Amino acid sequence: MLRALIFDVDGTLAETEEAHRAAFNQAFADLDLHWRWDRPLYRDLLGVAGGKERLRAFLDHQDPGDASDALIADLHRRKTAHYTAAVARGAVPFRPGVATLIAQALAAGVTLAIATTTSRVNVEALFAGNGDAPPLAAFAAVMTAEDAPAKKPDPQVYHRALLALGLPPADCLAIEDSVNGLRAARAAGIPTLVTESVYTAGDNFTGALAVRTDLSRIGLDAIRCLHAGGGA
Ligand code: XBP
Ligand code: MG
Repeated sequence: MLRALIFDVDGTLAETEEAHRAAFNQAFADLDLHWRWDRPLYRDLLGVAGGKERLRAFLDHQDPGDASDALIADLHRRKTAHYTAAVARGAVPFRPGVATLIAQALAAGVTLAIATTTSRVNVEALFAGNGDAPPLAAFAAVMTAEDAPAKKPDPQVYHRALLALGLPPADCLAIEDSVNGLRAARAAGIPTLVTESVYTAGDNFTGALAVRTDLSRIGLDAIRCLHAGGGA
């Protein structure tokens, strides 16, 4: 029986990665660094979950051995400041169907949780910028990069969410947008619905219960049916 929905954040609750990409580029400009992440490069870099890990992967490729932890920490701090300022102003709306599904789950007594590799302040800013949607306080568990340092596809953040919920994976359903996220949720034993995002459309989502463009045409009843083994 479906007792909890566990949402990914970036690309799932909202199409945030363009705002992340812009914030990374603003951080590079802050330090007069010549780097600029365009969309094709960022799509490749998104194969690495976690902003700091993504910076490390990029810098190790650019200037092997030259990327200091201090530089990465400074860039990520600046990037997070740019990102939170943008999304807290409402720059990034929730994706179609997300607020409706959250409200349906709350009304039906289905527990809500978040399992993301992004930073907690980014989640708080996203909800602050979407004041017309149910609040972050409606989520029984919010697991972020600070709770789970091992980033997706490592299942750590989903294990932390299951522990916080006190539920077995089979009673939950994860909603993800990326292959890393799908792999993390499946490694934790959680049935997973994928809603493709702008940066993940067309990827190989083998192992997903179902793949949808977004949540606008799949409400809680259809998700319950999917979870129970029926189609939807
Ligand atoms: C997506 C990520 C995050 C963001 C950047 O997280 O991998 O790293 O791209 O945010 P998810 P940070 O899809 O699991 O929500 O810079 O805070 O990591
Ligand atoms: Mg995601």
